[in-house]
Amino acid sequence: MRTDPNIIVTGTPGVGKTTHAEVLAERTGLRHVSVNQVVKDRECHEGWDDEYKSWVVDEDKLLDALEEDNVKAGGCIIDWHGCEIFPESWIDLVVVLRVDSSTLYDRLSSRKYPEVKLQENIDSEIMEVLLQEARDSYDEHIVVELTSNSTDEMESNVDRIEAWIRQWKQDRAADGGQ
Ligand code: DAT
Repeated sequence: MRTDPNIIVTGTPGVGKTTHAEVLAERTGLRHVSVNQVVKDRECHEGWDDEYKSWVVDEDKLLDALEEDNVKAGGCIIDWHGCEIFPESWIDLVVVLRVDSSTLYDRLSSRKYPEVKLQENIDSEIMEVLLQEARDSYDEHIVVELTSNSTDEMESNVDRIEAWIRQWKQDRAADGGQ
């Protein structure tokens, strides 16, 4: 039984997952699990895709690495542009961050994304691909969509998630850890 929740922060690259996860980890003491970092450090990939300038993720290896890190025991803020690979039983809340496409365009251009990757990510944001993936993979009650266009929105998102964590822990304590 978890005494701290596991939260996925997901969304298209550039929406603000890492920024949110870092601030949340600092404020709550939960562990920021950057899946991109795990893929790189633990070599959970099948090589480098030069067109997309990214690793081709080996999902089985990735799950093994997360299992070894005991992520399912709780207390993790999992930061990744995908959520369907995690077992439902590991996850207590799925936060899907959203941005306007013009904001996303500016953020991804400043990262010097290859044109093909930039356009695919903008399309994916407009088509709500990650939101749909979250809704298809988890109970609707644990999926929350939040906008991340400005620092004010980020502040209010972090406050809201922090309050959710407090409530989750109170409920668990009241249930006697059930
Ligand atoms: P992700 O981890 O989803 O790829 P990020 O956290 O690295 O995104 O953020 C991408 C850039 O956008 C980075 O320069 C910080 C900025 N940013 C993220 N969220 C923001 C927000 N809510 N308001 C203003 N800038 C934000």
